Amino acid sequence: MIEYYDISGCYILRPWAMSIWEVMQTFFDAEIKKMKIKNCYFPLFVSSGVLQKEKDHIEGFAPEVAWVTKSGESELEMPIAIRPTSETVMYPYFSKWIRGHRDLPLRLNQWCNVVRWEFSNPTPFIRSREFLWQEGHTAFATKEEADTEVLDILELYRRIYEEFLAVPVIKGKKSEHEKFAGGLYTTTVEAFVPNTGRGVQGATSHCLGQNFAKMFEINFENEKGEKAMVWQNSWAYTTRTIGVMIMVHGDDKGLVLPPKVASVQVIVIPVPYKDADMQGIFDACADTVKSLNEAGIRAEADFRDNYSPGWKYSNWEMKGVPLRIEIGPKDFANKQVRVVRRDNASKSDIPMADLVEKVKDMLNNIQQSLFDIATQKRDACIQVVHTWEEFAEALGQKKMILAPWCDEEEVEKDVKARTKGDMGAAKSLCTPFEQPELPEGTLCFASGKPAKKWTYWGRSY
Ligand code: 87F
Repeated sequence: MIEYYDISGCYILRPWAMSIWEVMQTFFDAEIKKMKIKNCYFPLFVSSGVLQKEKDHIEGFAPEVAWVTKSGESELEMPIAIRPTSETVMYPYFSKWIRGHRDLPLRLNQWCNVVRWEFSNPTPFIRSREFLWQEGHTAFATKEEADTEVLDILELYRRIYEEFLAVPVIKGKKSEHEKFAGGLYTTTVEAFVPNTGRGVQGATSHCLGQNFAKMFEINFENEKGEKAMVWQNSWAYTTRTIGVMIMVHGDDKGLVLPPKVASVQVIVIPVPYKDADMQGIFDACADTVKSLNEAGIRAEADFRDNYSPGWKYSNWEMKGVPLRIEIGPKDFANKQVRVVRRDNASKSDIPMADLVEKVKDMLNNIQQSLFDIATQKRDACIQVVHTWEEFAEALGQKKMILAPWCDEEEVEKDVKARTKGDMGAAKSLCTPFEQPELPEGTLCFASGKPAKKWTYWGRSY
């Protein structure tokens, strides 16, 4: 998937990883185009004046901004920042391009890289100093339109995780403390990694309200001829999605790829034996690949003659290919193939005549089963608590905790302070849109004040 690089926090995405990104990109790009969102590309560099225009927004993030200060041996007159995100890059042009209500909505997206000079421990895909993402930036005449889009995009993020990566996520709203400070509210899809007991923010869709419109003077003349300010959103998902998928499905043998994102869905391996009709077996392998490819299944044969079948089996298992087909003399004689699933190691023999249909069924079945098992494991980690004692115990057991909360920022800060340690502090993950019933008189697990909502808590990436 990746190769390490000589700059800390930077990784090479090899084709095996990039192809997964491309599958998600193809899906998402087509979906946003249906929503009349258009792609564009803004420069990588930001002048310091523009970057610092929205002070509140940049304040907490400033240490992470990387700067170019030299060209060759000469100092630049003014240092130039590398985009950590593109609000301040794009919005001056929103201001220029939006004049009247007919210019709205303005809905742009760009696929690009961003740089954030992180100092906490870098982790491939999960926390890298440069990463790939799409960033959507949109402007509307009304808050209602902006609100609708926030949720439409969040639904696409859910589908990327659940339908493509087979990773269950919880849709919800970030607390005031965890939201994007420059915006009005932040919605999120939250995943959970049972092995490490950590939540992970999967992707965010923000309603920015009118904060940026004020700063950047993004005004328009409405139908009544009055001057009005636009309502804005921004939303992104990153290559972190791949890291979440790896952690959720991987096992002791290596990667387990969901069929929908695997660049090779079926690997076909010839199994030679002394005195066997090797040409016949090789031809059967090539025919198998051809039939599968013609049916739209991504299949390849491994004809390398410098590796044994056993070595190839482990190698493709490590790479996570969902299905392995073995063809040996007996299979060849019986006009059948042996199929082995990566997710549960189950083996079956299928007649060549039923190949395409059976393989399609199995790939669908694997996709569903990965999602179902990941959901069961995630659900088994969810613990409902009512008191601080229950909360502390569940946190020690690496749970994803659902607790009634008073929704006060000071209380969240207090929870962070009280749970500080080597493992990192607990924080709120999200307030799920799907709220269990909250009976009158339920108290906050942390403050003992009346609870306002159920919220997920835990350690996180
Ligand atoms: C790091 C350095 C400078 C996050 C940063 O989530 C600025 C920032 O603004 C920064 N790290 N953020 C928040 C990004 C918000 C928003 N941007 C557009 C998104 C979605 C896409």
